[in-house]
Amino acid sequence: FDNFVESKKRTAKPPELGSLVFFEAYRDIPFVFKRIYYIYGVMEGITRSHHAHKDLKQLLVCMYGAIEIVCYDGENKEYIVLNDPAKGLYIGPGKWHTMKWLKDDSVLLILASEYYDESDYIRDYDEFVRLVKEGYWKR
Ligand code: T46
Repeated sequence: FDNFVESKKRTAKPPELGSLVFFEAYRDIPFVFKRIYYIYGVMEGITRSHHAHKDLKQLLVCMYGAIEIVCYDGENKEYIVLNDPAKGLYIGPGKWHTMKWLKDDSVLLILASEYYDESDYIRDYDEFVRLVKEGYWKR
């Protein structure tokens, strides 16, 4: 999946000291983030989201556990399991996405290119399909 973003990872010596991971704007991810948020306390089997964004760019990182992301651009549907805190998933504008918790208490961290703006959301699936047909994201 070409929207996987491999972080820079520094594993300590000795390895018991763990790893340090970082993502850098324009080097690893194609935007500068203005907002960070995270989702936690979700039970296994629960699915969130069901929407697309008009302009927002985001990087999703599963800090703990396992979460399945489904991304649909109107033509192709991709299923991605995030279960490694050293890997991010880039989701750009025009992707209908859902997130399913595969494990209780998995934590999803998101870096977003813009401040929260409800008018950037497309929460109605029929509207998303209509915008894809109109070529909204091809302009
Ligand atoms: C996304 C996926 C991955 C705010 O007030 N500020 C914020 O920064 C965010 C992200 C949300 N909210 C409010 C909006 C809702 O009243 O928090 C409530 C829950 O948000 P929502 O139902 O949109 O949560 P998800 O899991 O469906 O979607 C979230 C992000 O909103 C969305 O941009 O791409 O995570």
